[in-house]
Formats: sequence, structure tokens, C-alpha cells
Amino acid sequence: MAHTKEKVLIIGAGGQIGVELTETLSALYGHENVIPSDLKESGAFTKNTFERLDALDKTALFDLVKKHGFTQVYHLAAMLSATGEQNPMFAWKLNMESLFHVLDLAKEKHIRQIYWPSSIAVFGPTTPQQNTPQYTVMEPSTIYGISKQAGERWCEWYFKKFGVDVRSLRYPGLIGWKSAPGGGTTDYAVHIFHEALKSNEYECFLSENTALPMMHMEDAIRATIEIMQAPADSIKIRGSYNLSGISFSPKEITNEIKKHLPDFSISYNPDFRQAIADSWPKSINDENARNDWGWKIKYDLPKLVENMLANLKK
Ligand code: NAD
Ligand code: AKB
Repeated sequence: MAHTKEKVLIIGAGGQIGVELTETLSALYGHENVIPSDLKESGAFTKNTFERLDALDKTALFDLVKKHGFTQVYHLAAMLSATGEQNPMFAWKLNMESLFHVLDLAKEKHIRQIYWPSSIAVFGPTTPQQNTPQYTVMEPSTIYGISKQAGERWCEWYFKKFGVDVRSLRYPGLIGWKSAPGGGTTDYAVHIFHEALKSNEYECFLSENTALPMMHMEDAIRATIEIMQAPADSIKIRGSYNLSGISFSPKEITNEIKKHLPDFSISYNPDFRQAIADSWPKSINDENARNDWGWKIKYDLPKLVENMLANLKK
């Protein structure tokens, strides 16, 4: 059931997901009821009241929540897989401490509901890579993945101990045309569209047959809102749900782009992100999300490529 009286705080709203999530939540609850926040104003929010907030500043966060009387917090601020490996101690600090602050807000009943995203990065090289199940071996090899896996356990613990209504999805690599990605291993699948339209060529930092789970941003935002609006008793997993979109390699997405831009060419120059990609699943089994709260994907690869090129051309 949609709550018409939601008052929403988005932390890390200036990033790849936050810009689109702010837009969709504003359409749902009204611009006056959705407050994007981030370290600094990006100019992306013309109709919402923006609040400058460092997610590591617990006092500032609690003051902001009291000021606006938020019911929901979408906590998106994090350091992603590639940048996290460059600055591991700070990635751990940011990803974990900011989550504790938000979980404590709900524990102390200042807010009713939390959304916090996890990632396919919770899996590692010892995980079965095809059709990776919800429950399996999880030995992540990046600090980002370790922080997401620990975060999942903390979310579940706060739910069990204190009844905190926290919901989470293990997003695959997200691909959208409205915002830029912020330091992940799957970022190539956004860059490739921009470069294809700009110069008809792209140098990829992953090798040609590196298949990874991916998803159109529109599907990811819809999944986020669907899980937040689902009845509480349908949410059986309080760590994080597997979420499957599509799976493709750089070579496969290139072939699809070539159907629209026949002269497009790609070259491969794998860097440190190759090892991260190699440690992640190639495809994901999301039957728990489908069974528990009715998740269904909309974009396949041809539709995603057509949509990205059409919108970026505009
Ligand atoms: P992003 O890097 O694009 O955006 C993160 C935002 O957080 C940035 O705008 C940044 O300025 C902000 N931020 C950083 N430190 C902050 C702080 N101390 N206080 C407040 N804001 C701060 O990331 P994204 O791609 O939008 O990802 C959002 C969330 O979704 C992250 O938790 C990420 O792990 C998760 N996720 C993303 C993807 C993806 O493909 N984009 C996939 C899986 C999971
Ligand atoms: C990344 O590549 O780090 C993110 C993710 C899959 O979590 N896009």
C-alpha cells in the first residue's frame, strides 16, 4: 500500500541512483515531501528542497530528521567497488558508519522505514557464478563487497532485535541515461553508450567475454519502490534480496549497439577492475523476490540498448 503521507529523505541523492530515485519518489509523494541530500548541491534538483548532509555526521542527520519529520530514509551514500579498492579504510568507514546512523534512527523510532541497497558484490570467487542463488557461499574479495555483506547482516540483526523495518536489494550493475555512474566495476556499460554516440568507438576496461548481471535503471527504481511499498509480512528476507535483470558481456552489448550504429567499434584494455568483475556472478537467481513481493523485469538487452541510445541522442 502506498503511503500518501510519506516524508522522504534521500542520502547520497546526487549520485547515479539518487537523481532518478528523487525524480520518481517526487512524482509519487510530491516534491515538497522528498528531500534530496548529499555532500554538496549538484544542480540536479530544481523542484525539491536540497539539504547538505554528511552521512557520517550523526548529529546533523538526527537534527535533519527532527526538522522535517521524515517517515522514510533511502540511504544511498557509499563508496563503490572500484573507488573502494583505492581507499579501503575510508570505504569501510563510510559504508558502515553511515548505515549504523540510519539504523539507529529507526531503532529510536525517529523514522518508520529504511531502504539501503546491497550489491552483487556480496558474492565472491567461490560463489557459483551462473544463476547465483539467494543463499550460497559468500566470500567477497573487495572492501565494498565485504561492507555490503556485513551491512546485510546488520540490517537483519536490527530487524530481529528491534523490529527496524529495513528493506534491501542486491542491485546488479545499473544502466541509465539520466545520471553518471560513480566509481563501480559495471560503469563501462554506461560509458559505452556515451562514447558510441560521441566518437563511435570505446576502449573497455573489462575483457570482451566478461559477462555480468546488469539492469536498466528504470527497472531498479521500480523494484526499489515496489519493495518499499510491499506489505511488511511479505518481506521474508531482511538481509537483502537477489535481483536479476539481464546478463551480458562487453562483446554482447557491442553487438547490440552495432544494430543501431553499424560503425561502432570497441577495443579492450582490462585494468584492475577485471579481477573484481571475474569474482562476481555472471547471472542471478531472484526467485525469492519474484515469489515474496512479485518482482518482474521489464527491460531485456535489445530494449535497454534502444532506450539508452534514443534518450542519449536527445
Ligand atoms: P554514486 O557513487 O553514484 O552516488 C553516491 C552518492 O553519495 C554521491 O552523490 C556522493 O556524493 C554521495 N556521498 C558520498 N559520501 C557521502 C557522505 N559522507 N554523505 C552524504 N553523501 C555522500 O552511487 P550510486 O551508484 O548512486 O549507488 C547508490 C547506492 O547503491 C550505493 O550504496 C551503492 O553501493 C548501491 N549500488 C549501486 C549500484 C550501481 O550500479 N549504481 C549497484 C549496486 C549497488
Ligand atoms: C559496482 O560496480 O561497484 C556497482 C555494483 C554492482 O555494486 N555498480
